[in-house]
Amino acid sequence: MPALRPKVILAIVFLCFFSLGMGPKPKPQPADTTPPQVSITAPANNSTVSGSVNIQATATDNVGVAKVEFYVDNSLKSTDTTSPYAYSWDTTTATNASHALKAIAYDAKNNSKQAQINVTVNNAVLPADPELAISSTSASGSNASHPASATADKNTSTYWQGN
Ligand SMILES: [Ca+2]
Ligand SMILES: [Ca+2]
Repeated sequence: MPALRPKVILAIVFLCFFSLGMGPKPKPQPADTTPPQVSITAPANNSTVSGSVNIQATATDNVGVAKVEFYVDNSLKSTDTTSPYAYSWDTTTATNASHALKAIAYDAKNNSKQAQINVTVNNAVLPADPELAISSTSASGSNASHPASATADKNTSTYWQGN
């Protein structure tokens, strides 16, 4: 019976080597030649936008997405390395016209794919007439000092307190 002991010890040592990764090694992974998939989920294609717009893209890859680049009219605006992929675009910096939004996704092997949409920027153009600005200021000034509006505010306040 004591003769079995070395065999048991050998078996344990063998198992330990396997669990430490000394066993047969897995075959090396083939090179990643598959580009990511990418699409722009917001804003909608051919939509009209204004103010600050959150451009959102989804990207997937057979191995992993390394980054997504955001372009406005072929000019790189932002690079996002983490999901969710997004860029907050201040459309007031763009002309009131049609613009191309592009997202390019890359994997670690620099395979890339792009998605593109078009949007129309339409921001309100502020009046340049100084007379309009002056009359707007005096109108709000007379409203603030108007006794009737002060009474109305007080009544409203009492009404809500009563409830
Ligand atoms: Ca890939
Ligand atoms: Ca992100």
